[in-house]
Amino acid sequence: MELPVRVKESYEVNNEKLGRWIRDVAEMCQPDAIRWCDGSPGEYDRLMSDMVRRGTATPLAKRPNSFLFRSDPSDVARVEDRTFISCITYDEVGPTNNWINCDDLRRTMTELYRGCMHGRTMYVIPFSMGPLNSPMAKISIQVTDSPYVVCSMHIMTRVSPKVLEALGADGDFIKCLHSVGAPLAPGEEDALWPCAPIEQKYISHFPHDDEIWSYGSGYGGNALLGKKSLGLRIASAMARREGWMAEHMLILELELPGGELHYVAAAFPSACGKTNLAMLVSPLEHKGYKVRTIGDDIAWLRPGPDGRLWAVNPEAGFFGVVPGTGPETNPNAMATIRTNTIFTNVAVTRDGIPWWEGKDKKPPKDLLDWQGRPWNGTDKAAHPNSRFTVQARQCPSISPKWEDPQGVPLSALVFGGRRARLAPLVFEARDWEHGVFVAATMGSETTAAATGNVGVVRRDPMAMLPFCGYNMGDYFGHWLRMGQALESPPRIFHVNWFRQGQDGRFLWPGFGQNLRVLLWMIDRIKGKAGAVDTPIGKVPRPEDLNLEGLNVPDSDMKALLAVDREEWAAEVPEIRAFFDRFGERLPPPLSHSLDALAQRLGVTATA
Ligand code: SAT
Ligand code: MN
Repeated sequence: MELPVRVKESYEVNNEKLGRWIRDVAEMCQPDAIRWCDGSPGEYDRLMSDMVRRGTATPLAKRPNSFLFRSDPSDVARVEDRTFISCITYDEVGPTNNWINCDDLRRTMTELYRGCMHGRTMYVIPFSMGPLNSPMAKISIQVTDSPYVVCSMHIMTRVSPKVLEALGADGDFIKCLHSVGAPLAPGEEDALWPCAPIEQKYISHFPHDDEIWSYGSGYGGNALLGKKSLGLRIASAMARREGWMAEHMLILELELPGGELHYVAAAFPSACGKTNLAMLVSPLEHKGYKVRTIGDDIAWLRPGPDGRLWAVNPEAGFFGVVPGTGPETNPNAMATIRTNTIFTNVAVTRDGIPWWEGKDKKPPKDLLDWQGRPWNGTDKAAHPNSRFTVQARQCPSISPKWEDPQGVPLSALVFGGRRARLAPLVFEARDWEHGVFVAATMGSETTAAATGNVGVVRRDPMAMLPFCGYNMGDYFGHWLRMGQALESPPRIFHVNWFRQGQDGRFLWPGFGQNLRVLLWMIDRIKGKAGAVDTPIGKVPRPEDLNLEGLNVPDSDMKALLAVDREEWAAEVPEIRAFFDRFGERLPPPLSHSLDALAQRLGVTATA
């Protein structure tokens, strides 16, 4: 079939593999035009003005260069049911992923992709995950027919012609193909937020080919393919082959009085406060304790020559949950999003001031909800998974080290979930192997970051349940092996900021006060803080924590640190049943750790 002239011109790229891939994609998707992106501010401005003209973007008042987008109400979060890891055999992807044989999936999706960009421009985005000068950097090309995705990729990744230079004539790259899946007939008017119906949505990963095929959604992790798809799913599979780790973790820098620096990486499921913790404002700043941000969502970890574990944030921006972000909960985020920010699915006043639950106490009058309707005062005005997209460098707490090509050495790894009951405020694992067990068995209540029920406890190992690009049993094995490769591994802790009292009240103030828990960890590492040995690990007594100036009643502190043997005993058969799903892929040390926990609790470990 004859292609438009502009499509042909773009074949002339230096890298033959890239040229061939772009030609194949163009022939399949049949865009009206192809545009190579350079990541420049001019390109961003042109695309944004165009979207404003067409009514898909709304400029916001009092926030320079900031825009509101409203997605289709059916396209507001990651679609885990429609997310696939596609290999030849089921065993490669395991029981926690959706599997379709890769040939079958390619056939199905090729049918969908055929002609899917009619009436649209196909953008080719060369980007790097990680600073280009980092040994951890991964070069990638995303093709998309969504200008919203192009602008978001500008913010979230490093888009630049330098990426093509680095690729050279025969370099390899990760292929990210994306379409909103809404071809236009000649003369047909475009939707404000084009997307495909749910049964046509596919977020597919081919780890053997370092390739991602996403179809039908324009939202967040479904469409900004550098993030969960590349940064976690494809990267985790690469990391296993290459001896490193791709994890769903924030990275923060903690400065102690006198200037000593410690780095901590922490894994929490989506919408459980990673951004807030990464941007924590120290309540003990006057005493010389400071916190700075390295990253808020993804950490690429590798053993350094010094035997420690080093971490790089591969992203360049934040795609943060907006509701709950306010001057008290996260002043650094509030300052970050004052300018140059894309807001998606927040509410807005008639004069263009964005609003969301938690921004300030009282909603303004005359509010339009996230779908642009006059707000009825009862439903949420902003969607619970509404997001800001903003460059990391705008964050006042960003660390000077955040783009260090070598990354930062970690003192501690923290795992946590959202659990109203059971898990104490903090405990320390006995050693790496026990830490892997603690992380592999963590549970958390689901949130609005993915479609489906909210508030149901599910096992979310390492907060990677939706993001692991291969069989999770093998992933546990990789974690155990990585520990053996480290001479000075970080210490492993588990936290729960969300424990509630009998009356349903949160017992811990959270936010900035979480610093006190981090300080206990650092003191443990330095051999300076006490703890009691419990069946689940080492738990501080209230007197082991620095609670100076904090008003938490003694009875709440006691409840926060309590380990209820009966409640924990009830977890044992649930963990066993979860482990059983992995069959022979479950590494024996995890099974032994469960037996040991059961024994310490005085129960049997069989389901
Ligand atoms: O939509 S994203 O996957 O990028 C956000 C999240 O779930 O953490
Ligand atoms: Mn996340």
